[in-house]
Amino acid sequence: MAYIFTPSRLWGGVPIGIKSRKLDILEVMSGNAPPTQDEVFMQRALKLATETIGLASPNPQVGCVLTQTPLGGGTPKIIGEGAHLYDNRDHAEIVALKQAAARGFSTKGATAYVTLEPCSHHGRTGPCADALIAAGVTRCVIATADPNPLVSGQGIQKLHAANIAVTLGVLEQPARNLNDAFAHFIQHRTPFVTLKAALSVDGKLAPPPATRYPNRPFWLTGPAARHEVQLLRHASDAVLTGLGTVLADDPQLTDRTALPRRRPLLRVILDTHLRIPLTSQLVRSAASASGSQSDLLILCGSLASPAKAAALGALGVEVEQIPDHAGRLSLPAVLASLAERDILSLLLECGSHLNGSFLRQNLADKAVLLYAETELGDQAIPFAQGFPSPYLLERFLHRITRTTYGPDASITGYLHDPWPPTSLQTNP
Ligand code: AOF
Ligand code: ZN
Repeated sequence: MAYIFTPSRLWGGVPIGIKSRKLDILEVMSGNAPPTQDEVFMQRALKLATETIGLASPNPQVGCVLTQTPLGGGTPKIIGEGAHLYDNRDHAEIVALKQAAARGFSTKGATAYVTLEPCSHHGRTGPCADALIAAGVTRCVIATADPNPLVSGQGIQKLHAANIAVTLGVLEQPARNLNDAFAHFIQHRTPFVTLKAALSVDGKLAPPPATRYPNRPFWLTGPAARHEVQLLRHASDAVLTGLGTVLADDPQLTDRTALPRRRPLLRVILDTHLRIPLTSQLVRSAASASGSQSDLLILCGSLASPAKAAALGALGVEVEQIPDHAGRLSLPAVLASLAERDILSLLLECGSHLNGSFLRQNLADKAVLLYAETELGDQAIPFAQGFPSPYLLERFLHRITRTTYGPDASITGYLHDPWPPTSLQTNP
């Protein structure tokens, strides 16, 4: 079950217009039991966090709701709420506390609902745990502990030490799903990699090259599934493909959702010999990229022509040399280079060759397989070199979810769960 909402909110003076986005929160609450009061307020905090997709990275997406029980008793009311936007610095708790103060509410005795453990460290801001304590909050409900080794459990300890009642683990899984990339990056310092593939029902990527029109994508899936891919791009810091796909499809690889994002989607091309045409849509659109940093990064090998690199540079493309071996770029080096750029989430939209390389090297963390009803036959291009069929890959996926998009079906699952297996204890 999916929950669709169409909010348009203001945080700290920044207008955020969101068209529509799916949220799997009600899935967790489905069944016969009605949601508890804690789940209802946490759901609200998660909704606020979800609205910051594209606006929080390289920080996590976090929402906070403050409630106060009326003096005479009765149902608690929301007195302040907010979410973290990287550019505004304030963490979600601070946004919510400031809103409560601006609305004239006392926060003494309030309950805070936070989708991520309040921080305990001094980063770009002071510790949120201290701010909640100073505000007189007496209860804190947390969806999940912070996987940041600088925080992880210490924010909760601070709250306990100040006699704040802590409840941990309310709607934990949806809260975790929202911050997979952050959880992965903060622990391993490499991007969380999602392999996306649109496939025929017999598991092929595209018809045999000889039967295709050149320089044009071959669409297998319908508009609803393609919109889902746009949302995947919107939620990613970078998208990556290889030169083969550039030559075959002449793709744009842009985020066309029109949803707000704080930094452009970085389009990354692996092109060992810098053979990308200067006339490709990718290169032509890089020239119009705003700001000093290009949104098109081409990673090449040691034998690439310096003259071609200079020509690309003049057109606004960033070119970087990456260690290579036998004509293949080192994928760990590719990921390290992206990590240097604070890329937390990477979406692979690759051909057979790169899909196979990422999978064989165990570098993909999640797979999104979108199947169309079309059959392409034995001669068509396989899903991933070295994998006879994507159905074999599905055997290795955990926490599989299945959805349909019009006539198309999607299977999503994890190869590696970026989160630690358990949450911390609720009470000391
Ligand atoms: C919270 N509430 O809303 C967020 C938190 O560099 P800074 O100071 O912005 O700190 C970033 C870290 O703070 C980030 O790595 C994560 O551990 C935590 N994020 N914590 O209490 C929030 N966004
Ligand atoms: Zn904080």
